[in-house]
Amino acid sequence: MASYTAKDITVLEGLEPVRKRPGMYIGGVGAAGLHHLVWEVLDNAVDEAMNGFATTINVTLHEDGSSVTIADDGRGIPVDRHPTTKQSALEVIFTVLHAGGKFEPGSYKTAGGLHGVGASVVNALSTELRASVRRDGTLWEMAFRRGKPTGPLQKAGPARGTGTSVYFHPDPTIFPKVEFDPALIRERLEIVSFIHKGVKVSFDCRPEGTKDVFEHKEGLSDYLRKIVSARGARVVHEAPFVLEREASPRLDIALHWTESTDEHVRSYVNGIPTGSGGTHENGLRAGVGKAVRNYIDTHNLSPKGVTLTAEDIREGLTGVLSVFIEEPQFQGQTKDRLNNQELTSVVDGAVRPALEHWMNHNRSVAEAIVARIILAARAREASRAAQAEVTRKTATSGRLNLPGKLSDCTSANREETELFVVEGDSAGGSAKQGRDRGKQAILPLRGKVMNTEGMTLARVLENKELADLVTALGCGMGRNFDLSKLRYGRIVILADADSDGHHIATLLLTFLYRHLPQLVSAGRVFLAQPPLYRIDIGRDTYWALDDAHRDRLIAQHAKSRGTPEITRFKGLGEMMPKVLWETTLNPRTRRLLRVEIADPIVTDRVINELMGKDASARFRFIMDRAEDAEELDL
Ligand code: 0RA
Repeated sequence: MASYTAKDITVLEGLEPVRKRPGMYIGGVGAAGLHHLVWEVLDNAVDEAMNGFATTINVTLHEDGSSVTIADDGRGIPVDRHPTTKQSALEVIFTVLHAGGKFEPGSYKTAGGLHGVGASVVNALSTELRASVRRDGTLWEMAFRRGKPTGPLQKAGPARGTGTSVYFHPDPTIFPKVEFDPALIRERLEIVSFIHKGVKVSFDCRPEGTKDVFEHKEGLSDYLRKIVSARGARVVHEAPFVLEREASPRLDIALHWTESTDEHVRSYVNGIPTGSGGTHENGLRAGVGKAVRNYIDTHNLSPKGVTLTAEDIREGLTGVLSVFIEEPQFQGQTKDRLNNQELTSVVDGAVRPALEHWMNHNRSVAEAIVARIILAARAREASRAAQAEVTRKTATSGRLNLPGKLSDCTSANREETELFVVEGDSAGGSAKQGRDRGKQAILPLRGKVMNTEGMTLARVLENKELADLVTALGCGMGRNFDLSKLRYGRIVILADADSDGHHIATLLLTFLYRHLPQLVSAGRVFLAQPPLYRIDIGRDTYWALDDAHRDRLIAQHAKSRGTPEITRFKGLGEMMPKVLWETTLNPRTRRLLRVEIADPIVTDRVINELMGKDASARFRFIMDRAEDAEELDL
């Protein structure tokens, strides 16, 4: 389309109906209807920007709080005269209902699909409206009162550049309260700047004395970053998935998987928020689901013993979706759900191949996402199994029955407390005597913990030791898991430094990782590091965690001060309570390893493969993980 002038404008009807029944055109005369006027004028400016003619939009809320100016640096509303009516195009746009040729073939595409009723409605409902246009070196002006011109379109002087500026004051005989909400306008303007990347949108709010400039080079991915950080969610991958389709319909998508347990998608149609979703959002969900499933199938990443649901795939998914279509149909109570059926397959068809391609070209990112999804599925499965168990338990006893062998601490301030899960009764005895009773609780486990890999929660809980542990933790499991009910700030696994102890630590970690993964990801699980050797050199005593550590200590200290005397501990039970305190329990002198899932997909696979094989292999894995873990300096 080379040019759009007065002859293209279709004349329909006058403005009387608008003043008679304003609700029909703007939805109502309350706050929403009032602000609708701003969105309407804003949409016209956004259209100019969207079509590449304007780069800047300036909105001013005047001192009175009830009048607004919206200016853009676009082509300027045409001022030439219509061949038959002899009116200027500008006059027609502001005085004739449905003028502007918005949805007609070959006409310019509108951003304001929901509104789309045009500037004339705003004019009809304003006591004063002034339009200024800079075009062809001239500044043109025309003023209106309640939709009617108060004078002709006039040359007001010379002008540089091009653009349109519209000032209006809503009619207080129509709107009971003419007072704009700066926060509402500001939010809308910022969203415009995200949806139309590169467009500079400023807001001069005179009543508040504030000035904002919104400009986003990265568009929706900038928006997504803001949403993700506002929600305080940890991200599963660094860069978001971004899809930008210029072709009709225009489509923009940015997605990010996070550690959050819910899904959060914001969608827009022609720049208007669709809070209740609709066909475009459905298409997004379908496309994401198919892309991820295809990726998992192609790369043989299907987990054993658990089926992935659509909800698992989208757990933690945060995203923004924006589409531009010619004739949007909205439905629902608040008219904020898109109903154009064709949009589902359009969005699905665009997202699926693009997301799959992105995953295949970002393998480590894709694996992290898949691991996140598998974890979601396992947590869901665990909760289902736990449901029955917990229901049964609470039915028999209303209050928490702490296990008899738990030596609890006295502090009620969870964040300063620790639960030491200790292998064996004799070790438990030393720990019980050596601990800080105020803040440290001890739960001794008798014998070996069973291997829970691949077990349902119900079976796991048949094991007394593990059931006691869950009871002591207090946070429940599976669907009933509630981190806020956790009774201790830290859960510390305390096992012998020998291979038997390693085996037990591995089994406990497997249990926690598989059945209480939230504790691990919340960073609440730790490994204590009891020494294996005591080394006396002269008057000094050193503690070594393993053979290598022992040799290093000897090399460092023995030369100068004589022969070292080395004692190997057979087990924690052998250690004097005081020694255990000093080396392993005392926060000032001990070192704990925080267990982190550095690479969940590897962890998932390795646990699967190693459980059932020999204990030393298992322990190597755990220690490898532990080295990835952050060491705490306490
Ligand atoms: C119709 C045709 C042309 C521009 C506009 C309308 C226009 C409308 C508004 C409303 C606010 N700002 C605006 N900027 C432009 C194109 C005229 C041409 O071909 O030059």
